[in-house]
Amino acid sequence: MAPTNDPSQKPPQPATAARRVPRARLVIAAVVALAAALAAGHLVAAFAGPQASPLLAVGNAAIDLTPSWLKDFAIATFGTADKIALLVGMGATLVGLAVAAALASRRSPAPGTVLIAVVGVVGLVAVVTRPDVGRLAALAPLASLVAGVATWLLLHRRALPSTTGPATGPATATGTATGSASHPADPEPADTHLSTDADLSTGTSTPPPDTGTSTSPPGRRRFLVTAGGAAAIAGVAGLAGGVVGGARDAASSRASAPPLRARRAPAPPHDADFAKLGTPTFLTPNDAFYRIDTALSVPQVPAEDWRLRIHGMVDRELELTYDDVRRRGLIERQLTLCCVSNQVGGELISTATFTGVDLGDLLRDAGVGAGAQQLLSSSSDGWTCGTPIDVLLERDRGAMLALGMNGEPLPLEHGFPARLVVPGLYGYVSATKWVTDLEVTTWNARRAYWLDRGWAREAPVKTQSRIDRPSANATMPAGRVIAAGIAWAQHTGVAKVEVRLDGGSWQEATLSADVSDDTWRMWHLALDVDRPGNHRIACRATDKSGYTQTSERTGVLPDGATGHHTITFTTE
Ligand SMILES: Nc1nc2c(c(=O)[nH]1)N[C@H]1C(S)=C(S)[C@@H](COP(=O)(O)O)O[C@H]1N2
Ligand SMILES: [Mo]
Repeated sequence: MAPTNDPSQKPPQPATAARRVPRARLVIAAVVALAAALAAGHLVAAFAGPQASPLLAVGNAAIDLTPSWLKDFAIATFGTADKIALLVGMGATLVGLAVAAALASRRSPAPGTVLIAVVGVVGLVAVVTRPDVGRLAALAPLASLVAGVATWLLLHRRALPSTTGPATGPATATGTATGSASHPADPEPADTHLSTDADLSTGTSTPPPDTGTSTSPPGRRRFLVTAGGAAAIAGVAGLAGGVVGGARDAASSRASAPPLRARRAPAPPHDADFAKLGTPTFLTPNDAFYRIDTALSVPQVPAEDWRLRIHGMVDRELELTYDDVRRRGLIERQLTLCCVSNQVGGELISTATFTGVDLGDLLRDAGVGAGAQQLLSSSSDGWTCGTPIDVLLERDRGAMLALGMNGEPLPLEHGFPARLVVPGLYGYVSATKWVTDLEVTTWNARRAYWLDRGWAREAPVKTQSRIDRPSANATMPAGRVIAAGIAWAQHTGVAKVEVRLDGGSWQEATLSADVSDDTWRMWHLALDVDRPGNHRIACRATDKSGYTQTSERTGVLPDGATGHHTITFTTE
């Protein structure tokens, strides 16, 4: 076979063109460099604290900076999966940016380097401005930056095609003049160049037999080996970060937490729900309990490290450990928690048995000063919540500092090691998870997280009801149709639920056992739906204060949605 690097077999081409990196290699280099950056940051963050992870810090900062309407949309659209949606979106954005910058880097790595530097600085700023990171946290984004740039520059250099086609002739000579001074190999004769390439890669000067393009297989192989190696190192570093981080996280602390011995709440009676008719169970299993918070990665607070500080307008500051709280004598209370972002008919409502101590008693122990208006509670990750202090001090309110949920230590996602729960108030003004600080203060002195984002200062739960059966747009035989659902009016209690079919008269539904005013009630009603076709049912609750749910539809902002839940279904 004739040597394919014979100049006579190829049209002359400018050397500059030959020194362009093939697009496929650029994309590989970019993706591997991105993986290396993320893995390095993840590994260092495992030592510096999980909140130091640049990816998570950027995500958390994005959450804090996101306008309320967009957050609202995300919660409405993705519900509890909103964080996964954000991470997937961020990953796609990073890959997109990396690929775009890579494709702009065919001759020089500079565009890619600039992108890594810019993204790296964004990550650095995001990390150092997190409220819950230590001094070493900046090392994680710096490690990302260094690993990203180094991998990119290495792979870009390796990706450059190693041969340039004909090395003699006028075109090449011309190209040499405009070519990059940093690539002195360009003007060399092709065979010399090949041997140089081979020296670098395999240590042999024998040209491979199938050299048919300007990118020789040794060059391609060398690039792929380097890229594969870098990807493997990134994978190992990422896994190591997971292992190291996992060893320090709160899961093991939770697993080894002592059992929470409490005066038990009575088990709910068997007629506390109509689960067979399609309502939720009275108690929501922990893994089915709705989750809403701004924390992209679940805050990791080992119980042994946890402290709760109670300070501000108090007679005596308190600082409690986990054992201090346990020793106060634990109680259990069943209560229904719901989110202000719950749309009419929404899913952001659940019920659990919480184990803990009375929050009012705790505040009385600290001694609330005259003129105090709000309890500003903060979580380990810097989220804040303002609760009216007079509500918390009501003797029969039942507000709690909770350590347990449904007989277990709080799940990490629900606030381990400790959180607040207050019957009758939406979560954002009452239910601080991973709580570490309670400051007794005034409304003017401190503004909580969601207040600054347009939500109301005071947010008692609105009396509401929901239809669970039939499910929306269901089809069923005409005749008897069982409707069933839930109603809630925490701390007031549900007195009545009514249902109406096709705009007819309101019919009273059967209610489940009245477990407490702080928990939801289930309802069911048999309807005669004889006419085949489309039908509509609506429900409304009346609470024990005599208030009947308004039909007026309002959105969730600023203090919770109103309106009758209405669904349509078809009989045939
Ligand atoms: N630390 C922290 N606590 C928080 C929040 C948060 O974002 N961060 N969100 C609150 C909101 S809006 C609600 S509705 C409840 C939800 O509690 P859950 O996730 O246990 O259901 O937690 C509250 N506690
Ligand atoms: Mo919420």
